[in-house]
Amino acid sequence: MKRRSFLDQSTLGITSLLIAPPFISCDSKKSSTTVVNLKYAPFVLSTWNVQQANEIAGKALDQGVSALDAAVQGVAYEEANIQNTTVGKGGSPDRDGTVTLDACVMNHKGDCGAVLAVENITHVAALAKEVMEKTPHVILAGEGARKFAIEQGYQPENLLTEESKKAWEKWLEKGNYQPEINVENHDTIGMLCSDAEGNLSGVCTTSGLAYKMKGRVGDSPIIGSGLYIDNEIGGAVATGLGEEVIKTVGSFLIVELMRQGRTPQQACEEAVQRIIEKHKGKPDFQVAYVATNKKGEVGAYSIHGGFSYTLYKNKLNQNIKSNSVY
Ligand code: SD4
Repeated sequence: MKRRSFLDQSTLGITSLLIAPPFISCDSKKSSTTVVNLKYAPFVLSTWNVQQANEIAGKALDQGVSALDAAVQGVAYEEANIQNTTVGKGGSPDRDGTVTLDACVMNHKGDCGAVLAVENITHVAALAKEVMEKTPHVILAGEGARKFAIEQGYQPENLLTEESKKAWEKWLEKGNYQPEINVENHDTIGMLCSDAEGNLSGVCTTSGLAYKMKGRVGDSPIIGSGLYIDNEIGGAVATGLGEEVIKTVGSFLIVELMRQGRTPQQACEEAVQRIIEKHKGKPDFQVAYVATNKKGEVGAYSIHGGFSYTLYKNKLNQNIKSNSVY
């Protein structure tokens, strides 16, 4: 392949650098060198300040791990982190005091898997990947997902920590049975990874809204709402009040807007604007998106301030404040 034609075929722009090994022309028949695979600079884009998770995923990508495996490895750190009350073990329970987790994954081929309202299993992103790879289905919910996890060798665990239990008991004293919806309470991890082959995949994992009704599922494990990937175009993930994301199929909308020519930033802003338009006045809930396209450009936008995203690129891992409507 000639260098010019490679550059023409490459959908990556200047923000995504070619990394070693360098290009070697396959036209030079006399040369003893062999043609090497061209590689791309990997990157990781996540919702919120999840620098350790991002770093784990980024370093895995730098070592040649595929985008989806890197994302699952990255979010596993926060799923196991009991200080994080919005993802995995230690997540806030539902209003009955049970922790139920949601997650989905989507890869560069457009394959996807999801688990909904799973009890007693910490690593639900990995489980969603197993649903994708080992079953003829896309979604497993509740007890079926838990049973499948145990069949796959996952150890059931108590996900309710003493701290989360105490916070739930305090919430119970209020006696009004409203889920907690506020701008600080949305820490779902959506993670988009682009690997050394230039392939894009993503993961979304959460314990959902604190003190939700039993059985309530938000946007996070719903393909198209909490996460969407089209390897020709880009990917998007959501965090915030899932009901509002679902009503506008937010992540799919962003990818489709990018398909029509919007930058990731423009697409995120338009998706947030769609939600704002449906509400008279200033919404009292938060929704935030991050997105990337195949050029490696990044966008982020939220209804309220306080949202940030984490970007690992060229071995630099940064938490960056997002712009917002209010
Ligand atoms: C949900 N989108 O279940 C999630 C909430 C969230 O941190 O982002 N929580 O609606």
